[in-house]
Amino acid sequence: MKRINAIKKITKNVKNEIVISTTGMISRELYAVKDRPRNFYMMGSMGCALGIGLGIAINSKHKVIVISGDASVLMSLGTLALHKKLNPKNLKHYILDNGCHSSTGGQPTCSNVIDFSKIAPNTRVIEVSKEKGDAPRIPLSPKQILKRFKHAISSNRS
Ligand SMILES: Cc1ncc(C[n+]2csc(CCOP(=O)(O)OP(=O)(O)O)c2C)c(N)n1
Ligand SMILES: [Mg+2]
Repeated sequence: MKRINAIKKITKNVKNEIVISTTGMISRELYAVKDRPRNFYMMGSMGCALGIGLGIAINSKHKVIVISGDASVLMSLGTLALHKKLNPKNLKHYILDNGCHSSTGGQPTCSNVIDFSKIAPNTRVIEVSKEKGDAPRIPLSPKQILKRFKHAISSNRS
């Protein structure tokens, strides 16, 4: 499956959920598929999406969806153990696994030796193709993304 189609499936029925997406083309494609203020695009800092999602999930009643890539999860593998320990029922983690750093040239990862879904709860690994995709840059600054996200999650609007 193409990564963008996996993102379409994941977000098809989202209403009030918070969606945190990892760095690179995954965030760009989420923006292209379904931009909304309740999306937080973690531009720049790879490996942090799950940690942010966990922080929100354990400190609120929001339903949280985290969309990671295989390389980004491998970068912060310890966060999966923390996810298992905290086990918030209001967090669902999707890992889009293409066995590489597709956003930056396709450098291979070692995701094939790990079953992420066995480490942490509520974790679904979706195999996606290696192609980089062509979604354009997100035309928002990190400050703008953060400002509208904070505003959206402090109100009931979706
Ligand atoms: C700490 C850090 N290292 C490297 C990068 C550059 N970078 C951005 S996205 C990316 C690859 C992400 O790979 P993955 O999470 O598997 O997603 P994919 O692009 O394969 O969908 C890299 C290396 C970065 N932004 N931050
Ligand atoms: Mg990848």
